[in-house]
This record gives sequence, C-alpha cells and structure tokens, in this order.
Amino acid sequence: MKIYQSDQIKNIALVGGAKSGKTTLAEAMLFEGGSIKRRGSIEEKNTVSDYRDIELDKENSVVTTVMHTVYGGKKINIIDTPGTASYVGEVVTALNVVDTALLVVDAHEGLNVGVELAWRNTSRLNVPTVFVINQIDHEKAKFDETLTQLQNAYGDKVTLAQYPVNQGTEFDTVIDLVYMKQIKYQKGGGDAEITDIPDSEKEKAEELQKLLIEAAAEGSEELMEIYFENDTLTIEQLREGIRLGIAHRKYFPVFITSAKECIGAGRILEFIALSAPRPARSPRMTKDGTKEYNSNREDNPTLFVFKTEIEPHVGEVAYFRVYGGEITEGMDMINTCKGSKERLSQLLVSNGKTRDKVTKLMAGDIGAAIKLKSVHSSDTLSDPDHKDIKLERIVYPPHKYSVAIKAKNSTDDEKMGLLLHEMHNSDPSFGVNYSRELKQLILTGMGEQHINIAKWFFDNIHKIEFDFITPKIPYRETITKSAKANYKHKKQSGGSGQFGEVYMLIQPYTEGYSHPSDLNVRKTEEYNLEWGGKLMLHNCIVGGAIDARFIPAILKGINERMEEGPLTGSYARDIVVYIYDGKMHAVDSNEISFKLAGRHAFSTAFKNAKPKIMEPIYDVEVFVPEEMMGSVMTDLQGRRAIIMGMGAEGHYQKISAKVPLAEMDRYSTSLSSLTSGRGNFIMSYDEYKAVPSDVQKELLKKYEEEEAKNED
Ligand SMILES: Nc1nc2c(ncn2[C@@H]2O[C@H](COP(=O)(O)OP(=O)(O)OP(=O)(O)O)[C@@H](O)[C@H]2O)c(=O)[nH]1
Ligand SMILES: [Mg+2]
Repeated sequence: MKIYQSDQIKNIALVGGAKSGKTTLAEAMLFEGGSIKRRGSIEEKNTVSDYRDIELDKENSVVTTVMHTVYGGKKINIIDTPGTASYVGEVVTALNVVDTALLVVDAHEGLNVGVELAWRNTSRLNVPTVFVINQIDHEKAKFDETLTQLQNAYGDKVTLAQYPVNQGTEFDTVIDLVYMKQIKYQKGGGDAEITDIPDSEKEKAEELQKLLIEAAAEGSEELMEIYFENDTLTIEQLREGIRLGIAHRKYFPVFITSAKECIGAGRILEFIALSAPRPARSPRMTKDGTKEYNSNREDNPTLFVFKTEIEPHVGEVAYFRVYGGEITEGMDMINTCKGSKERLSQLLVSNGKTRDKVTKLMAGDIGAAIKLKSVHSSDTLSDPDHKDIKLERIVYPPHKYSVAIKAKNSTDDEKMGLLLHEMHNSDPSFGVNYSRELKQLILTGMGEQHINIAKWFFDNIHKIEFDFITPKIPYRETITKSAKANYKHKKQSGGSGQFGEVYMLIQPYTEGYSHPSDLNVRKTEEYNLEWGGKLMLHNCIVGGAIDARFIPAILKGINERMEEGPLTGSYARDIVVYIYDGKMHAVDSNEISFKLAGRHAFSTAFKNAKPKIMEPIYDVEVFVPEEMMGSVMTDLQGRRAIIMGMGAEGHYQKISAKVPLAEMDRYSTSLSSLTSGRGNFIMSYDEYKAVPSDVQKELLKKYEEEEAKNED
C-alpha cells in the first residue's frame, strides 16, 4: 500500500444514535472509495464493520471498528462506533483519536437521545462535527423537521451544504450548495448525473447558499472582509471558510445520504478529503503538560494505543494513532507507560477484520500492530531515546451501573476473572474489581446493556454459568456516645497460662473532641483508617498496670473488631479509645492474651455506646428534559433523596441531590425508562451518614439472619 503523508490523511469517526445507519454508511464509503467491490448489509450480516460474533448476533455495533479508504488522493481513516447509549466508552475512545466526527442523524427519527448524547460527546471533546441526515429514502423521512430540530438545539451554525429535492422511497436527487449543482443519483450506486439547478429550485438554492456563504465567511476576518466587499465568495474562498469554520467548531455543515441506497457517501468522502481538518488539528498533550504532539513528521516517533482487542486466531491487536515522526516496520520502541521494549514486527492497516501489511506509517495516520508483548489502551510507544514521553490517557465518563458477579461453579472463578480482565483491557470503560471489603467481584459500566456484553460472552462463547447479584453496600459502623467496658482474658492449661485484663472507654471521634476530665492521657496514637475515618488511641495507664509493650497487642485486637464491626460486620470508623486500666501477670501475660482482652472489651464498649450504621451518600446530578422533571423528582424522593437544587443546564434541567448509594441500584435503567432514554446522570461519593432507624433495624435483622444461616 502507498505511504500517505500527514497532510494526505483524514481521520473521521461515525457517531450518532443507535440504528441511524453509521455502519451502513461506512460500508457505502468503503464501496465509493473502491476498498470493497460489493456492499454488505446489516440484514445479510456481511458488513466490514460489524464482523464480530456478538455484532452479527445482535445486529448492531458493539465495538469501534477501524477502517480506511482512499478518496481524492487522501487516505481516510474511518472509525465506526456503536450508537447504543451504554456503549459510550467506545465512542469516547474513537473521538479521542479522530479529527472530525460525522454525526449521523436518522431522518425519520429526527433529533433523538442518541443524537443528543453524540453531540454532547463531540462538544465535550471539542471534535469538529459534520451532520449527516441519513435514511432520506425512508418512507417516513421528515427532512425539514429534522433540520429545524437540529438548528433549534445547536444553533444556526448548523447549515446546509446540500438539501434533498425529494424524499421518501423516491429519493434520488439533492441540490449541492457548494457546487450549486443538482445531483441525481442511481439507487445502489453508480455514476450520478450532475446538472444545473432547475428553475424550480433556483430561488431556494440561492437563498440557502447565501446562508452557507455567510457561515463560511465567519471562518476568518479576511474572508469576512472579502464577503462584505463582494457580497459573495469564490468556491475556493467558500471551501477555505468552511474548512476553518469546521475546524473551530463555528460551523456544522449538513449533508444528505441514503446509506442503504449508496446515495451521498462519495460526496461526503470528497468533502472530507477537501475540507475536513487535518490531523494536526487535534494535538495530544504529554501527560506532564510539557509538549504537544501534533502529528508532525519532524517529531520523534510516537504512537498512542487507543484500543486493544483479542481476536480469535490472531491474538491481541493493538490499534494506534501516530502522533509524531514516522513509524516503520520492524522498529524497536519503548512502551513508556510500562517501561518495556516492543518491536513492531508487523505494521498493519485494517478494514474490520481484514488487515494489510504496510512498511511505514506517517504522523497522523492510524494503524494496527499484532504480537506486541504488553500493551494496553492509552499506552504510549516511543523511540528508545524518548523513554519519558507519555501522552495523555483517554478519560472515560464515570461509571453508572454496577453489579456483582459470581460463577455458579467455583472452578470457573479463575477463568471468569481472566476473561473479565481481558474485557476491561479492550474497553477500559468496563471495570472489574474484587472488593475485599464486600467480598464480591464487582463489574462497573456505562449501563445495563454494557454489562450485558459480559453476559453474552459467558452464555454464548465461554459457556460459564453465573449470577448477577446486587452489589453489597459498603456500610460503616460508628458510635454516638461514650461507654466503658473491661474484659479479663484468663486461661490455665497445664504449665503456663494466658492472662490479660483491659479497661477502656470509647467515645465518638469528632474534630477537636475533648478528653474525659478524669483521665490523664500519657500517649496518643492517631490512625487514618484505610476505609475512611479515624481511630485515636490514648494510653492513660497509670502505675504500670499494663506494660507498654502490650499496647500494640490491644490495638491489634481493637483493629480486628473494627475491620468486622460488631453490628453488621462492616468497617467501624471515627472512634476514640482510652485504655485507662488493666492487669497483667508476670508469667502468664502475653500478646495473644491482651489482643483478646482488647478485642472483647472494645466489642462490649461499642455495643453500649449507642452504635449506628452509616451509609455512603452520593452527590447525584440528573439531567432531564423539562417535561420529565416531575416523574424524575417523584422517583428520586422515593429513593430517600435530598434535593439540593434545580436549574437549567443547556437544553436540560439539572437536578442536584444527595442520595444514599443503597437506593441507586439500577438507577441508569430506571432513569432511562422514566425518560425514554433522554435522561442522564453522574454520581460521585460525598460522605457517610447514619441510616434512619427503620433502615438500621432492617439491616441488623438481615445480618443476624445471615449469621444464623452461616452457623447452621
Ligand atoms: N431505509 C434506510 N435504511 C437504512 C439506511 N441506513 C441504514 N439503514 C438500516 O437501518 C438499520 C440500522 O443500520 P446500521 O448501519 O446498523 O445502523 P448503526 O447506526 O450502525 O446502528 P448501531 O451500530 O446499532 O448504532 C439497518 O437495518 C439498515 O439496513 C438508509 O439510508 N435507509
Ligand atoms: Mg453500527
């Protein structure tokens, strides 16, 4: 394959709502660019992009797919992304490494939640965006309404570059406002007939072209001046204005397609080749913020791995974008994030599962490598002279859904763990973590469907039986008043015995607490607990009643009990302990005796100190269309939420609330069904708070029942 220079490369991602036609459009583009001889379809299960078993089974995209074609002498790298909302991690991956997004809008759906989500991601990641209104051939296509919705939502810089002359099943003709020509297509592809604009369309076309020229003139001051002077722009000036406007997200052109009938895909490729931003438009910073890599050939060879995927019969494939220099086959590189050596024994460019060898890739290009030793998403590979170059990692949205998973047969545990880690490596927005505290393997993701990918693989490929379980809540225990207790551990068996006695007082920890007046604190130890909160230990022993060397053993006993709180077995926190008296025996006292005495005394004191169960409270921000506020609020109140505020945020209303984690189980699914998928939310940990007394009662009862079951 030919080697393409940085300025001959364009990188685009197809984003948008589910089933808008992204994969079909990618297929049409590959066909128009001559990369495939025959177009596949979703229905026939033979598209280049949706080739994985899970995609063939579900008939939609699940994973980003890298493809490329050539048009007008430019290599166009195309990344197709899934539109299903909870696969958003894949969209974020793609948008991190492309220079333009094609936001595909389904003409009979109009502006739906998928379009809104895609728009939010392109604007958050500042990716230049071109709208493609697809499915104009659909019998229910409503082009004008869709355009108005887009302009109302995203402003009048959403400007037509084309418009359809007809729509619905007869659709075959568009007016191109850049060329000011009519293009009549043959359904299914083939040469289009380009003619002058007929009189019947002239007035409309001129009016719309004026809007296009005005938008383009805003691309630069120079063009603005030319426009004021001449009241128009030449086609070159128009192109320049469009190019600048897109690159700075000041202008969002709208194109028209029927991907299914292969109408319009070639024109978009031509537009991308001529007017879409170059790779230099999207630099990537180093993690330490000292250098920006902007796809410059003069820089040292640097590539950024944005995705890895294990493929049957091939092994792990690493997809990367070159951000500096040129990369050649056989090159030795350093994985700067891991400090390991990697040889690029094969350089590849891919079209779905088809991969071709290349000898060289220039800065700005996208390629793949196989047989690397240890490379993960967001790793940087650099030449051995630049071991410290680490490019900024991809940042994924916080997870919205979590579930605990348990293999039905414990012999599957290890295999299941490995497979889940593989999934995480290939899609870092899918998390897997063993919680030592909860003793559960927790999966986290962007939504229920995201987590269900694991289910699909276990059911269909690996045949592992498992259960999804509601994750336990990491409760905490603490006390609300002070209490005293003592415990004597005494055991006599044969020769030497065990003896230790401890007197302690405990009280709640709050900042600036004061000591009881009758105790004389001799030594203080402060511990920041691993699970949050504090333990303060005060030694108030007088007259050597307990030797100082036994204090660590007492602390150990207390710690053991704090790790498994006396109420429900949850971690205890925020407690002040005073050890003020005790007894020891010259021969029989040892560490184990004092550990046990400390543990029991603490346990009794804890139970007498009006203990409370605390639960994690989360700050939750919910974004909903105004008309759905009522039902979302009612639902939140049913979740013991405290509403902190409400206000407009863009086209949405934002509700801020504090909600107990225990009430957030499957919230993404509930919110989605309450708002027909339009609602969105983020949540972050805020603080621990005591649970209401009825909840405490219930939790105590549940714990007792579980304990009784375990003893049976
Ligand atoms: N009538 C019509 N149908 C289309 C067009 N483009 C795609 N379709 C159909 O719409 C359905 C979805 O197409 P896909 O290409 O899978 O859409 P997608 O956006 O990739 O979907 P996800 O990957 O699930 O996000 C399929 O049945 C296609 O045949 C079009 O231009 N016109
Ligand atoms: Mg798709």
